[in-house]
Amino acid sequence: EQTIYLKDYAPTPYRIVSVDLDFRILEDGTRVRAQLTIEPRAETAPGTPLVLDGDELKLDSIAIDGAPLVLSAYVADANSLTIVEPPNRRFVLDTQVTLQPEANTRLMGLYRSSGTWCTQCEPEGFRRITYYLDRPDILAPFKVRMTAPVAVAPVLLANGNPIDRGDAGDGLHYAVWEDPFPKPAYLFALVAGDLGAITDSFTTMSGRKVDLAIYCTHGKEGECHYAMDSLKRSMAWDERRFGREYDLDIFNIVAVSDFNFGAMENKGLNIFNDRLVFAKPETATDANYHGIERVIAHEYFHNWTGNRITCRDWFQLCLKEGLTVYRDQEFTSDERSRPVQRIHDVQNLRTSQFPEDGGPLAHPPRPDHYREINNFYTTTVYEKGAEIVRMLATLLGEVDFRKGMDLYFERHDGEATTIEAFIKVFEDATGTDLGQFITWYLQAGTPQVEVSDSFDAASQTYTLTLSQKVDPTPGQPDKQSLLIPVRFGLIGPNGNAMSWSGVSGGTVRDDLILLDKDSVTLTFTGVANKPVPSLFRGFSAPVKLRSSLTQDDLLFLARHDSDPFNRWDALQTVSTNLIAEAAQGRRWTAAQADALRQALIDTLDNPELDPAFKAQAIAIPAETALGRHIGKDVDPDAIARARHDFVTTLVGPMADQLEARYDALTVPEPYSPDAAQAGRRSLRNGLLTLLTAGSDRGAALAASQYEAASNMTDRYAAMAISAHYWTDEAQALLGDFRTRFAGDPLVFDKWLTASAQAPDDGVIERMRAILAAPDFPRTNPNRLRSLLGSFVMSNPTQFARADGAGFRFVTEAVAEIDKVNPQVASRVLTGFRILPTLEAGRRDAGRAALDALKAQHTLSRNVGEILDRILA
Ligand code: HT7
Ligand code: ZN
Repeated sequence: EQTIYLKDYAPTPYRIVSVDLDFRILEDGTRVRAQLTIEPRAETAPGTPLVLDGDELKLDSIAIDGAPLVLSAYVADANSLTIVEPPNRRFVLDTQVTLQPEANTRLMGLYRSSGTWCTQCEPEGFRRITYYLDRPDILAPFKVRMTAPVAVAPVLLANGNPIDRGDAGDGLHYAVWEDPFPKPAYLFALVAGDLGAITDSFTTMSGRKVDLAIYCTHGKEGECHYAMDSLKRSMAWDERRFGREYDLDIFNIVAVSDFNFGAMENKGLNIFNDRLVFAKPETATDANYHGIERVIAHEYFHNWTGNRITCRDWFQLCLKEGLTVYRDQEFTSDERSRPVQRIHDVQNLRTSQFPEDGGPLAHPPRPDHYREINNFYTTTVYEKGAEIVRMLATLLGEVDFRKGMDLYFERHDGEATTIEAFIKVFEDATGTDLGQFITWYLQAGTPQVEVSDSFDAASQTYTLTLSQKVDPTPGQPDKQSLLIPVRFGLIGPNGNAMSWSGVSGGTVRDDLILLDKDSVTLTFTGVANKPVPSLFRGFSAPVKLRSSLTQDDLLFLARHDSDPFNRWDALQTVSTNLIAEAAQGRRWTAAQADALRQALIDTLDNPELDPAFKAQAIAIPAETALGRHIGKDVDPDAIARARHDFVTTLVGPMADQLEARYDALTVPEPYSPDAAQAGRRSLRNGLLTLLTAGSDRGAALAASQYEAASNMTDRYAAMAISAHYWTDEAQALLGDFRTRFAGDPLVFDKWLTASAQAPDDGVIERMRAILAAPDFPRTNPNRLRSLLGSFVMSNPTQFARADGAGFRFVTEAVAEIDKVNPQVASRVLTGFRILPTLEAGRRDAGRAALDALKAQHTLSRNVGEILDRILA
C-alpha cells in the first residue's frame, strides 16, 4: 500500500485553465464529456507527461484540440490517464467516459440516492467522474451542461449561476450552469432529480439580493424551515462577526438520504445528509434542531474558510475544517448560551478527540503522511483544530484575532494555502512570534498539565507550579513543550475573586498565564489568604488537568467560581474521581457522597443558573468517560457496577426532591426548539435519568412520559433512558416506538441507536437479527452508523464483552459493509481504538477479532489502514 508524504508535495507540471463539462444523464448510464483547457507551467520541461487521476473509470474517447489521439499517445487505465507527450502550449483535452451511478454504493463521485442523481467529490470523488488533476491546489472556473429526462429529473442543479435551460427533445431537457469562482474539483457538485423546494431570500450587507432554496423529497418541504432560518441567521452572523458577505446571487441546499458524512460545502450548492435538514417537533429532538443549525452554519461558513481560501493539499485539511468548526461554535455560542455551548463542545472533545489522541489512531491536526485521506476526516482535524484556533483567539485577544483574520481573507483570497500561511497572518497583523504555537498543529497527543501550589501566610505569598507533558504517540516518541494559554482566577475564602500585588517567575497577562516551558512556577505577592485556584477557565486549552484540589476545593469551586465552565467541570471531576476509585476497589465515604449530593441540590435550586446548565451539571459521567479516566486495565463491568452503586447512593436520599423538581418543571406549549425551552426539557430529562439510574421510581415515570409526550425530545428521551438502564418497560417501549413511527427512516435511526445501547446480554443477538432482516437498508450510511456506531462508541460492556462476542459481531459486520462502502466500514472499525486501555483478556479477544478480519477478507485501503494502525 502506498503512503503519501507531506514532504513530497510538489506543484503539478500542468495547470487547468478552465473546465467545460457535459453530462448526459440517462437511466442506463451517464456519459460525461470533459473539455479541459490545460497549459504547462513556465518551468515545465517540454515533453513532460501529463498524468490525470481516475478511479474506476473507462475511457470511451480522447482528443486534443479536436484531433483524436492515436493509441501510442496516451495510456489509460481505471486509475489514471497519461498523455505521453502533451503540446508545449495551451491545449484542450477532450475525454469521454460512461458512469453507472446506480451501482455506485461507495457514495463518492456521481451516485443515485432515492432516484436523485447527486455527487460527492471531497476529497477524491471527482476522479470517479472524469479524468482530472484531482487535488485541491488545481483551481479552475467550471461550466456545466446537464441533459436528463424531464420526467425523472425536472430539477437540474450545479455550482454557480444558471445561464441557460431548455428542451432537448426525446423527453429530455437541459440546463447550463457557470461558476465564475475558480475552484478545486472537490467543490464540484451536480444534482438531477424530481425534488420539492422551499425558497427565500437574503439581502447582503452591500444590498445584494441572494435567492435561497432548499430542495428535498416531495412532501418534506414543511420540514425544511428551521434549516432555512438557520441559513439566514448564519449569513447575517458572518457579516456581523467576520465582515464576510456571500458572493453569488444564488445559494442552494439539497437534502439527500444516502450520504457518507453530515454535509458538503460545494460552491453555491451545498448537499446535505437529510438528517441535518428535516425537522418537525413530532420526529426531531432538540438535539436534532441544534445539529441542523450548527451544520447549516458550518457549511455556509466554508464559503470563505474553505472555498474562497482552500487547502494546498489534504495534509492542510485542518486549515479549513478546524477554522470552520471554530466559526460554527462561535455562531452557536452567540445564538444560544455561550457557557452551555462551551460545555457541550468540550464534552464532545473529551468523548471523541481525547481517546483518539491517546490511542493507536493518534495523529497531529496537520498529519504528515497517510494511506487513505478519507481516514483523516477525524475529530482531531476538526475539533482539536477548532481548539487551536480558539487558543489563538485567546492569546491574541478579540481585536488582534480579528485583525489576523481580516489579513487572512485579504492576502489569501482565491488561493490554496497552508497552515504556515495561516499562522503567518497573525504574526504579521499583530507582531506576535507564533513559532512555538504552531507546534500544536504538528504534534499529536493531549498534554497533561500537573498543578501544585502552596501558600505562605506570613509573607502573603502564593506559589503556583504548572508542568506540562505529552506522552509518546505513534511515530512521535519525543515531544516539545507547547505554548499553553491558562485562563485563571484566584478565589478567596468568601468565594470572591482575589487580587495580588505582584507576580514573578513567568508571563501573566491579566487573567492569562502563558505556560510555555516544561514547567513554570509563579509567585504571587500580596495575596491576603490561601486561595483556591480556578485554572483553564472556559477550557482555555485542550489539556488534561491533574490538580491537587481536594473534593472540598472542587465543591467550593462548583459553588463560587465565576466561570460557569469550571463550576460544571468541578462537579464532574468529583463524580468521576469517586466512581473511578470505587471501580478500582476504593469505595467513597458517606461524607463524600453527602457533600456531592448537597452540591447538586444547591445547583438545582440556584435561581441564577440556567436550566440547560443545570442539566449538564447534574449529569453523572458516562461509563465510557469513566473508562477513559481510568485509562488502563479497564474492566467495563466493574465500571458499570461502580457507577450503578454510586448513583444509587447519591440519588436514594434525594429521590423525593428530584421527583418533585421533575414534576414541577413545566415546559410551555406549543413546542419551540429555542434554547430556553430546550434547556428546560433537558433538565427535566436529566432528572429523569438520575431517577431511573439511581432509584426504582424512574422506570415508571419514564414509561408515562413516553406515553404522554407531545414531542420527540421527550418521547425519545424516555425510551432511550429506559433502554440504557434496561428497565422492565424498555422492551415494550422500543416495540411501540418501532411501530408508531414505521416508515420514517430518520426515526428508525433513533430506534436503532437506542436499541444498540441496551446493556443486556441479548443485545448482540437482537442486532444480528436487525441486520439480517431482508428489508434492512444495508447500503444506507445513516442506518449502519446508528446501529453499529452507537454500539461501538456507547455500549462498552457489550462491545468489550470478555468473551469477545461484541468484537466479533462488529468485525463480521465491518467485513460485509466494506464491500459496499469502505468509508462507513472504516469509521465503525475505529471503535477498536479502545483496545490498549482494556484489561488483558478483553484486549486479547479484541485483537483476535481484528486478526481474523485481516486474515479472512480482502479489505479496502480504508479499513486496511485503520486495522494496521490499531494492531501496530
Ligand atoms: N468538508 C466536508 C467533508 C465531507 C466528506 C469527506 C469525506 C467523505 C464524504 C464527505 N462529505 C463531506 C464536510 C464538512 O466538513 O463540512
Ligand atoms: Zn467542514
